Amino acid sequence: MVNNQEAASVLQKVRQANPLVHNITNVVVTNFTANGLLALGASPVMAYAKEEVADMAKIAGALVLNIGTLHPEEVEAMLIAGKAANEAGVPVVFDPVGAGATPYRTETARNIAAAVKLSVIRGNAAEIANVIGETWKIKGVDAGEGSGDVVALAEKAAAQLQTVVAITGKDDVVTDGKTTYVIHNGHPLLTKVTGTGCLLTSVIGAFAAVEQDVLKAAAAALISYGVAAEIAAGEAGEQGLGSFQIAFLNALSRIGAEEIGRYGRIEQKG
Ligand code: ATP
Ligand code: TZP
Ligand code: MG
Ligand code: MG
Repeated sequence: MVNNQEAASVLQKVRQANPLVHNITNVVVTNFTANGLLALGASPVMAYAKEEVADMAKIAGALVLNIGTLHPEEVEAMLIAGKAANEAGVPVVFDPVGAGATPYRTETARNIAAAVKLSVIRGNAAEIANVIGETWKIKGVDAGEGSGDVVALAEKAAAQLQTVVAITGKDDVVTDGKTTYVIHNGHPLLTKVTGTGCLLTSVIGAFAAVEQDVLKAAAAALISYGVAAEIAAGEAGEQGLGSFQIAFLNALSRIGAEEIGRYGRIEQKG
């Protein structure tokens, strides 16, 4: 059972190790992702050229693949980087942004999940459903309508993709297909700042870089991230979205065992 104390100790390991996180991500969120990882205590690098991605992935603590603004050359680079990371034993974390919105996105997400051994896949319910061939409505890169049993969906995806699956939303579900946690942290203001899902995927990468138990790493990342958002909303939520975004980066840089112990809400299912 992952608890708040264990989550805080993984966060502490991130700060001590300052892991290099290699991101191949989208143009919308690049700067926010780099700053968020720095705030947390990780070391971000963005590298995209197919000539260098294998070398960068091999020396990283984790590789994060994100198809938010995908194009064929970048997808080629993701596959090269993913295979190099697999060979070097570097964990790969995947964000299938917008899977289900267009056939190209869906097909690419499925191809990456098939060709690369993933440690974690993180998305909203619609994205994860579409990667595994379930129907779930999606509007652009947002979750869209649709209701269903998110725990069952996550467990099915974990079994099918043979990886840890994190489905985020109001509550976050994370599972390796055998053990499942629901995390009741976060704040609705996160949905009003673009890139908070993408940054979260990269934060999971930072946690997976320092903790071999991938399920524990992902759960710890989700708790830490959600608690930081709650603190930021309390401090700056009323001032507006710009202030919230800055307060969130501040909170990521400050949170520790005390805040996680007080506000973390993780529940084991089943
Ligand atoms: P979407 O495109 O559907 O917004 P996303 O990729 O941006 O997906 P989210 O599911 O929004 O990712 O998750 C990002 C963070 O926001 C997570 O920490 C999640 O817990 C949090 N979050 C999302 N919706 C809510 C909500 N309604 N209340 C509280 N926290 C939320
Ligand atoms: N369009 C393509 S990628 C992207 C947008 C708006 C960012 C999505 O970020 P997130 O983290 O899923 O909100
Ligand atoms: Mg969101
Ligand atoms: Mg997203």
